[in-house]
Amino acid sequence: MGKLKILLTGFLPFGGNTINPSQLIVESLEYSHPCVELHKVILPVSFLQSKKQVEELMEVLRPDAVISIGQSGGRGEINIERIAVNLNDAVKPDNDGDIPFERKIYEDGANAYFATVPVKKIVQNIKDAGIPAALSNSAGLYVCNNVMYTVLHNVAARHIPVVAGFIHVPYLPQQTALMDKKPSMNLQDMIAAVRIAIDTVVCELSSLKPNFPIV
Ligand code: PCA
Repeated sequence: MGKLKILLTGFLPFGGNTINPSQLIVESLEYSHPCVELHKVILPVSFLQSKKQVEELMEVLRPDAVISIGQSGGRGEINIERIAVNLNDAVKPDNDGDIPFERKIYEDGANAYFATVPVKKIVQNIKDAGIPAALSNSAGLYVCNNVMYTVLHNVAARHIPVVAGFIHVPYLPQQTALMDKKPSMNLQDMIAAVRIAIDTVVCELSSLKPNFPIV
């Protein structure tokens, strides 16, 4: 049996930020497991380009699991997203200058999809490791929701058993140092949390695929 392909995505900086913690997490995280092949991609903060890139990745890479990460400045803990909705509606432009107004991501798509990763188990496992985490019921209506929805829509449309989910992370301390009372989290804790999410997904996949050896 071939290795499990896990796609891990982060984002480029946006909205006047010079860094995006999600990019640093994806670039820094080393994950070695004899049965797992980790593919890392940094996505543009663009509604249309990120959708196009995700569609291509789902078609060409055909991952068994997708874990996407994005920055959610102002949140104080790691947020595991439960729901993606079929709507792009922005108050700030994306990096291409696009400001969609109540635009559907897919005309024929369901109104919403639930993440197919075990969200509560991931939250619990991260908290058990001493890192603040919470379940979130809204990934917003910006590019992160756009990516989460696009992944889940492609999974649903192709009827493929892909385990997919989205993680929102707080600002890094170097981003909040000059802001007024904004929460932050250090990069090492964020990386540890994402590693726990991947471990939880690998465990889930191994129970779905009986031939998958856990080493
Ligand atoms: N966060 C944005 C888009 C890219 C990112 O890192 C969001 O929450 O939609």
